[in-house]
Amino acid sequence: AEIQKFQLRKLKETVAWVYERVPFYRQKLDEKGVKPNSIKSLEDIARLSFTVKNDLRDNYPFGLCAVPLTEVVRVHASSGTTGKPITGPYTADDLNDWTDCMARNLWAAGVRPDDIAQNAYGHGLFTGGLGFHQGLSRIGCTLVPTSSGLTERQITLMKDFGATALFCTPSYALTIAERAEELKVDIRTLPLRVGVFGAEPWSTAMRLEIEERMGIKAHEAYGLTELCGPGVGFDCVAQDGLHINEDHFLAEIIDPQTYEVLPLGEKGELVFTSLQRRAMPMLRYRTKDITRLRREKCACGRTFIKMDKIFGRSDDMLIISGVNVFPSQIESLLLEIPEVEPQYRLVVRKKGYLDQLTVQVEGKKEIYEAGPEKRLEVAAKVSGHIKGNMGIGVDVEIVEAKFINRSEGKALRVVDERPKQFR
Ligand code: DLL
Repeated sequence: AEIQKFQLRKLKETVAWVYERVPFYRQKLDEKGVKPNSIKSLEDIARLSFTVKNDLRDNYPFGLCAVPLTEVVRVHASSGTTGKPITGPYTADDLNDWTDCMARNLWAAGVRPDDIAQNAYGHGLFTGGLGFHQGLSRIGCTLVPTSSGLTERQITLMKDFGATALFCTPSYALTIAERAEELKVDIRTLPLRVGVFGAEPWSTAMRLEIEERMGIKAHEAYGLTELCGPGVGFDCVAQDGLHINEDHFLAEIIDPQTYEVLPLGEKGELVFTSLQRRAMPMLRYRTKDITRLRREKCACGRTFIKMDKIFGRSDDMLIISGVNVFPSQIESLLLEIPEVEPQYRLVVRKKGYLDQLTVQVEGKKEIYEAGPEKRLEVAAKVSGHIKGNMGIGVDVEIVEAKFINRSEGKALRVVDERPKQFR
């Protein structure tokens, strides 16, 4: 009740703030006949229009900014795969709030001032590097800003400095684990004990794999440039869903087809309204991320609303033979097959009028080297496993070690080879 009262006050302030300062929002609110003082309850949020990525692109770079640039002390941006980047401007107070959100995230994962923190998120326009940097600094860790890449050096520094905590994308964590194994460095015997990973979808099976190969607890960070970067949602020692910093971000779940707001517990697209951002507030921003919300008391004692691990994005969802397929579902199934490595990509091709999915996955060295017959046998096992669990027929190619490009940031999981008009 207390948090909801706080949210309502902040929602009213945010609507008034953008109504007065951002022509884009004023026009949208006027179209709906909503004046700032017409927000009386949290449910009134349903009267506001959604904001989508294209709105940010159309207003690139600072059209949605609610303060003059003289008050902006930092701008981050996400590269995206198409067109202009998305910009994320911050006032000094926004940066301070973001730092708090990140510190909460890291603290919940058990990161403490005596940790030696290796921050291998890309430092630069991407929000990962500096977001973690700020949160780790606020906690007072011994911070080692390695940024991403130069994997051998990551491993050397991890060993030499006695890093106890690692921060990077989950796919890069796996890249580091694999390189260490090749260099005969057993990370499990090093002081490393915890990691906070995020910025891309990863399955629970992938989390367990990282925990096993590094001998650590793998925790999670969720966020997006449009809202601040990492620090929107985070898991805790219970490792059972992600708490949302709901004094800063008001979450809703909608049906991505009908835009209807769904009740707690139903799976759909996550929509956020920022409650305290000054430079670039967001009203009902559609993330395209698919999850569900739960309000329950967590074993860790926190009462912030929880979301499930992101299931996938509504826009990287593939539809194969009428079945919705998220790369993370296939990832979980691949991790159950001991003959293959968790290095994979999904290639979508057109076979006549039908979409055909080919799963390329690296065979374990001894499997690949055992020859084509063995590879075919394992490929059949993988496709049988996918068919048995998801009901779709896919082609499987067992590829050799290092066939799949190793990730240093967000992994590229889907290669779409369909002619443009079919995508
Ligand atoms: O990826 C911010 C971030 C940095 C989060 C470091 C966590 C750690 P963007 O580059 O704008 O921002 O990408 C945002 O990445 O909408 C999700 O689709 C995806 N994403 C981020 N975190 C997770 C996660 C950063 N934990 C987009 N699980 C989001 C699944 C995630 N997907």
